[in-house]
Amino acid sequence: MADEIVFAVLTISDTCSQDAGQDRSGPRLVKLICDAFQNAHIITAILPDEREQISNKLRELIAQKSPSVSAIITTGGTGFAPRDVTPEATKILLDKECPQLAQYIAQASLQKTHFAALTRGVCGIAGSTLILNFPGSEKAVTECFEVVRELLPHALQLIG
Ligand code: MTE
Ligand code: CU1
Repeated sequence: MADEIVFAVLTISDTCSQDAGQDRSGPRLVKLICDAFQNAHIITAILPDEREQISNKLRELIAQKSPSVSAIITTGGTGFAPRDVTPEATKILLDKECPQLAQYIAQASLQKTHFAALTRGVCGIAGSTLILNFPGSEKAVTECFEVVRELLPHALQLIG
């Protein structure tokens, strides 16, 4: 369908990659996106906290054509733990960083919990795909999506 918007939701977690039933934030994001965009088509995947695998999956999604992927939202792997590498795996693929968007999410999140200071998630554009790193809890993705929801249509329209 011509007016379909393709999203990808990537759950990044060692635990969930071994048992998809443990994934709460991925399905929550899918629901939030569906509620916000009636014309959304959503690709989902679960990956372990492995830098190479995450970058490879992102690269594959960014390269996808007809239909191309408008936005990728990752959940998990943004914290301070040794295996948290989602921002590093994302950064190498970005053509442009969107620090104000990351800052806006951080600012709103800090109103909810001071622990929001412990995410290192980045936002940026790779090709014509917007990539957002969200933290790995159902609560966090709900709060972060709420922040970007009203910005997404215009952001995606600008990216083209
Ligand atoms: N941001 C929001 N909006 N709400 C939250 O509950 N949790 C924080 C933070 N960001 C949180 C949040 C916590 S407790 C951690 S450890 C970091 O995200 C990193 O999470 P991650 O390692 O699962 O990505
Ligand atoms: Cu935490």
